[in-house]
Amino acid sequence: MARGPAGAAAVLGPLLWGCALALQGGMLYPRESPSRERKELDGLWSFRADFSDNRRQGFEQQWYRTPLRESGPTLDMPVPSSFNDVGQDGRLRGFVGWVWYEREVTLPQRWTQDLGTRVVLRIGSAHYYAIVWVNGVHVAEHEGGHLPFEADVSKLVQSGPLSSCRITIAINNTLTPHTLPPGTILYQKDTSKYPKGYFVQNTHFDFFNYAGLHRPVLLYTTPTIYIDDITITTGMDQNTGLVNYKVFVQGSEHFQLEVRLLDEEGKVVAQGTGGQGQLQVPSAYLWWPYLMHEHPAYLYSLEVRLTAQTAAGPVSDFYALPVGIRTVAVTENQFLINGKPFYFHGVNKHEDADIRGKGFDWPLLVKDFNLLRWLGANSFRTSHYPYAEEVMQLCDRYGIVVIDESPGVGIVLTQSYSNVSLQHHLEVMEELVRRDKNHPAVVMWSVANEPASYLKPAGYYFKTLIAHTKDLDPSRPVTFVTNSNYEADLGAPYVDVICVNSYYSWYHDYGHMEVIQLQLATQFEKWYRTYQKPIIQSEYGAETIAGFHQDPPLMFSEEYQKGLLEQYHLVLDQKRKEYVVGELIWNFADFMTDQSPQRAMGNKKGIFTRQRQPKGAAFLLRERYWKLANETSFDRNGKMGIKTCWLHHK
Ligand code: BDP
Repeated sequence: MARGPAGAAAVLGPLLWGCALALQGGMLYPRESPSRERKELDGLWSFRADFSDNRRQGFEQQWYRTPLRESGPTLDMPVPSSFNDVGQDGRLRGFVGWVWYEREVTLPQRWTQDLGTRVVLRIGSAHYYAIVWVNGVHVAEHEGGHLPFEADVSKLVQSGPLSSCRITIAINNTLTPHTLPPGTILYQKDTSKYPKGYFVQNTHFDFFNYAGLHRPVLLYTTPTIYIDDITITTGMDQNTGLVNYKVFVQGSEHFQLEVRLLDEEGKVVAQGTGGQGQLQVPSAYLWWPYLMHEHPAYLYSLEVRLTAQTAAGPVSDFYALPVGIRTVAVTENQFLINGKPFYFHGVNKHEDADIRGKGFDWPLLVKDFNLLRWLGANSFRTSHYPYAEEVMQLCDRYGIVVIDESPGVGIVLTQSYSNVSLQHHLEVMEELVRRDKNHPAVVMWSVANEPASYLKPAGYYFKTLIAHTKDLDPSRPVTFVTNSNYEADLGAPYVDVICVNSYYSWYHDYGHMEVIQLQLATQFEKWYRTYQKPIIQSEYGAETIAGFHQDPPLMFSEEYQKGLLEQYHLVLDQKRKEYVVGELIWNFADFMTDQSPQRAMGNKKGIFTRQRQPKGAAFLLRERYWKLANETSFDRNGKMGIKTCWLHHK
């Protein structure tokens, strides 16, 4: 929840300013290659929040026309980072409305003078609605805070003698019933209680609505005829790995494409030509999850080379994509990876940390992956929105399996099931699948978390959304995460896997751990009997303040968290022999939420603190996860059990 004085039009303004563009082109991660350069724009940007009553002063005074410092005072703002927690001004922490970022960039001469070079501005994410200008000219608008967008700025940077350009980005964090996640602005009109124009942002999700430029911003180049997108799907035929590829080219209809697949030693194992085809890899190494196999996460490299003749001479473009060969399938009671039963023993995460909020940070990322591997976690869900691309890349590299979730969290109002909302949700799924489709680590899409799936329109909404997601990507199962009653859930008939969240002896029967086993067993049996689909316990946990101890256990103590988990595990151990295919603890680490009487400086259900230090439950889970891994892992000869020599692999 955030506070501030402003009028209705001001807060809701962004969505009237322009509408989101229909999905066009690819969104390949910008990688350097002999034909592509990158210029990272991380660091300090100029920043100003528009505190004017209607929040529209920036547009009225056209702050994008001249350097930001000329229209008023500016702050130094780090990118990537949320803007909320870096300052000492309390008004900024809970600010709702438009903030303005600006950065002047000097470009290499070749970028501005060689008309055969295409210069692209790429924004990893801007939460929530963003408008972008380069040298005062509007170049892009994007709705949605967790996915990348780009603008071709070649014409602008190549049109004059300037070797620098000024990038201005206005970002609005307002959430409405039609945004994802949705929210509402509540205007308090009783002037005996609230100042004139007073409003708060309400949301129906349990994390702080951090905002700003959360992920890397960069400029990169390609030739003007370029590889725009690549789609890979993989399969197996006996021992032969199959890599189906499609390459999309922009800028010309006349070009040649060569495709080569290299193994980890750099040896070419298959090659092809043309925009689409199938590569066959005899005795292929499969991409296996972490701890499931002695050589997990095997990655080939797909090298795509484009050549074309133009009036100005030959053009070539080169892009290398990591590729893991693996299959995913779901039966009535199993989740199969490469034909073998896979059991998710992992976590739910958040992008969240002190000071930077949801800002991308390499040290934090590496620490989190080290903790995941220490824990013996083989998977996580990107609760409750898509994570940074760099996170997904590390999952591919380490073999951490991902349930990739859209920002469809807190869909509880009837208005959020309208056609406008559905349309936006469909577009978000298109953007998510476009960005993450080639990651072997991604084994399932989750279209939402805990929607009010018992409301009447939910049936049509989820039927449409799930069918569309399957059209976009027939190679992966689709789910959404429910906390509804099994009988009332109108979306469940359409999912491939039932993901269910429950908080026995926490939000119900508080303090009574003795009821967990019975209630959990009943939950599983009812869901399974009704749908005959594999089930994942996609959340369970207990609020725990690190350092609080009480024995016999009381709520909020480390002993209670451990005791509660142990009760769940007893039932999971029975049901995983039948149809339960995974358990994901809520949550990996403590995280920030809105202020409320239920939250003591955020949600404390982490097994690690927000600073990534273990609570007692982390050791308990570690023992369990390594034991589970030991039961499901095998070596090249099919021998079961983890051997210590594997653990030094990466
Ligand atoms: C679940 C939500 C999650 C919350 C969690 C909790 O999916 O976002 O943080 O409850 O209350 O229902 O801790």
